[in-house]
Amino acid sequence: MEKYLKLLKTKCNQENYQKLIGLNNPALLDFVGEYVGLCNPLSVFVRSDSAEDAQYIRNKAKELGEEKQLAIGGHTVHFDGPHDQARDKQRTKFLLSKGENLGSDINSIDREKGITEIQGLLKGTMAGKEMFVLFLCLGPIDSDFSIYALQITDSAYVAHSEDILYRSAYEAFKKKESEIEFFRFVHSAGELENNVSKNTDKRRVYIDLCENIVWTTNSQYAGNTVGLKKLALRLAIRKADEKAWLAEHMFVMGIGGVNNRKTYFTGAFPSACGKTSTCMVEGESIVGDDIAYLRKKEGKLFAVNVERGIFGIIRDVNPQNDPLIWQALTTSGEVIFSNVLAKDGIPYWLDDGKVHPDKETDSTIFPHPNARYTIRLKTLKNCDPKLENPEGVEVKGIIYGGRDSQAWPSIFESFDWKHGLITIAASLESETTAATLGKQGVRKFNPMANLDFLSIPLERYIKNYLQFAKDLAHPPAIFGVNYFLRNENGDYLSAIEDKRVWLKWMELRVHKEIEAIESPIGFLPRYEDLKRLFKQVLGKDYSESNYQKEFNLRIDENLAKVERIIEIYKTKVADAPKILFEILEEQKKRLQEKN
Ligand code: SPV
Ligand code: MN
Repeated sequence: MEKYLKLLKTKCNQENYQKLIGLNNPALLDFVGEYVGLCNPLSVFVRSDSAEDAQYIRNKAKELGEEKQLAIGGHTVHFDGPHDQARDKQRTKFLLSKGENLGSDINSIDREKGITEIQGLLKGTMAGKEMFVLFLCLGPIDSDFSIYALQITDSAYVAHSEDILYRSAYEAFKKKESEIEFFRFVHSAGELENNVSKNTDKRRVYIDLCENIVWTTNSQYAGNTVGLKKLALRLAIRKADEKAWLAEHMFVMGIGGVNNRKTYFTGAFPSACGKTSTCMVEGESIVGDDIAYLRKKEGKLFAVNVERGIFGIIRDVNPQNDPLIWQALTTSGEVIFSNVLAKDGIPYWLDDGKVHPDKETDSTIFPHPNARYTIRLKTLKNCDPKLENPEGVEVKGIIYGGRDSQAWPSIFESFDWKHGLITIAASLESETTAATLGKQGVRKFNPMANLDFLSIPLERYIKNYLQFAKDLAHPPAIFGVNYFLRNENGDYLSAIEDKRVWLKWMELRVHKEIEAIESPIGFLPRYEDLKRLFKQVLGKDYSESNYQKEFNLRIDENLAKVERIIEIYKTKVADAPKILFEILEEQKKRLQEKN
């Protein structure tokens, strides 16, 4: 402790030193001191909750060249290196203690070996740079859902992103002193060349579940570096497993019904499959677009948004598809664009509906399909007033959706919780996208859209889910959606705005206000209800022939799917629960009988 205090005093100015000391938390000081010692930054900036400190970080991001000013006030652009623009699943690993087993799908490395490697990579990595120390909270502050977090980074862009995306919690740390439990994230962009991480071959994301620490090196892409995003999700899944709640890759939204009724839903979709555009549809309200914690209270289910901002995919955002996001991205306010094409202060991205300038020779990789924007939810006019509610919102329905060109209809509902959990959530498959490194368009099994982030064996995760609903008075309805169903010519069968109708149909189903048709995979909408809703919501005539194409169940494809899923659970998942096979076999039988 003494040696760190001396060290901290030499690296922090008086004000920053006082901010650290003021926390009255020796263990926290030790941790910061240890990484100051290891990474050897030139100076240390400690972020309190003040507006000046937020401004300091914004200014630094520009001074350091990590962000550049665009034409509109508050808008900046950040570039990651050409090989650093998506989550790196291969180099993201759990540190595994002796005797621990996470299952074959989860990437891991021996704990001691991993720590030695990552500490080696971090040694001296911040020489000449400033270290930023941030205190943040996952979920609303001072709620049963809150998890506190400390982030250390040498990137002002990462610090700035976290400021936009998470609640600042310096005062909460101060209030709780050494009582506070918190996740810890250490990031260094490593050696830079033209402002981007140079040694991406040495990119590492190592996760230690024993100590709740994650280290990232040699990357800038937010999905690898912003600790509170998917890195914290992995730690939270483990915590949720211990305490019987759920940490999910889900949006949270409110859907309007009759007499000003608002019904809250969560929705899990793999990355880049319409998750943000669903919870951002016109006419409804958004609580969050990416990560939710779910807890039970008095037999009811509640959810909070872990974040307070959006790190969203910008591709396809245009005035027709996403008018609300479009507005946020084209008017003054705090926005970080990343990996777009920027010319004369104007950002351009794929399918933005604008005429693009000729690309400059040094930016031929831009705009990237995984280019993003980072904004605060509060600046959106559709932001739900319960975003900061410490109780969360009561959830009545859960939606699962993937990129499935062949099998699932556009929308359907499970028979009950268990059926939905097994045949929709745990059977989710999706074609890969630009959100992760690697080939696109490959069909991948992705249960609950959360497989990339699981820190417990899949079978345990599913068992937890089965258990979870036992003391809920009314388990939420479970729906499957598929925005990517295609006809034999490869054309999509639904239009982008049709999801507004699906949402209204789900809201009515939750309240048992419309009937549905029983099919082998669950309940399907009736034509007359959709016809009415299309007219009401979109002013569109919905033809019976469209209905037939979308909802005449594709028996062969659904049969093939259920067989594929049974095979996966039989061969790749050790110890999958018996009930899972029973439910899948029943579904298979129902489909065979229709064949
Ligand atoms: C996703 O890829 O699912 C995202 C962005 O939401 S990130 O995980 O941060 O890369
Ligand atoms: Mn996501």
